[in-house]
Amino acid sequence: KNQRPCLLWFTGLSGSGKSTIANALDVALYRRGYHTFLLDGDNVRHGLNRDLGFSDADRVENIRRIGEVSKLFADAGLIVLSAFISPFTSDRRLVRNLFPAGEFVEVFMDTPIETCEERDPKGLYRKARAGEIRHFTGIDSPYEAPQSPEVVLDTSSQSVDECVEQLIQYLQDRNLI
Ligand code: GGZ
Repeated sequence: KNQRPCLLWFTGLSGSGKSTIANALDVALYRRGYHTFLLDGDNVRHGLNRDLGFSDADRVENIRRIGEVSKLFADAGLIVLSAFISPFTSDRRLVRNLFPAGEFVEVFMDTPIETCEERDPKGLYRKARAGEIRHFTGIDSPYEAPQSPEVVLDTSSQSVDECVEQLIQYLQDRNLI
């Protein structure tokens, strides 16, 4: 199957649906015969970046390394899906600038924080509200929303299938798949 290497960069709050949608898109692309690679907290923060925490400086370094690794996989010809909060505009811009125009696709998970906090799958928002976790994004650490993302999704109003369909359509329209 013809594909153009690119990076789909999912950014958004904890619980906004980044990993869920990236995983569902990964499966959908695989079923259509495309070669992909998925990077998320589960395979990066426990390995390559296990020396990093959640201070601003560590988040900057986290995203820098993930950007470079994403670039390596794209150079190998893959469609890369990376799902990280990536709260700072400047770090996302650095990753964008590693890629030729059109090959970096910023996907903003614009799910309201109220929904993310209600979901609270790992109980982290509750702990952050209770002061048991410090520097939690959206509570006492900033999230800078993208100003001109290529794709905007909101999992409080869109189903997983709708989000995947929107992303597939985007990739087809840009001749990436
Ligand atoms: C934000 C935190 C924190 C703090 C632990 N702030 O919902 P999750 O649990 O599974 O995903 C979150 C993940 C965020 O890691 P990232 O590498 O995506 O963050 S960043 O891009 O900002 O570097 C959350 C968990 O780690 N987690 N402590 N203080 N999220």
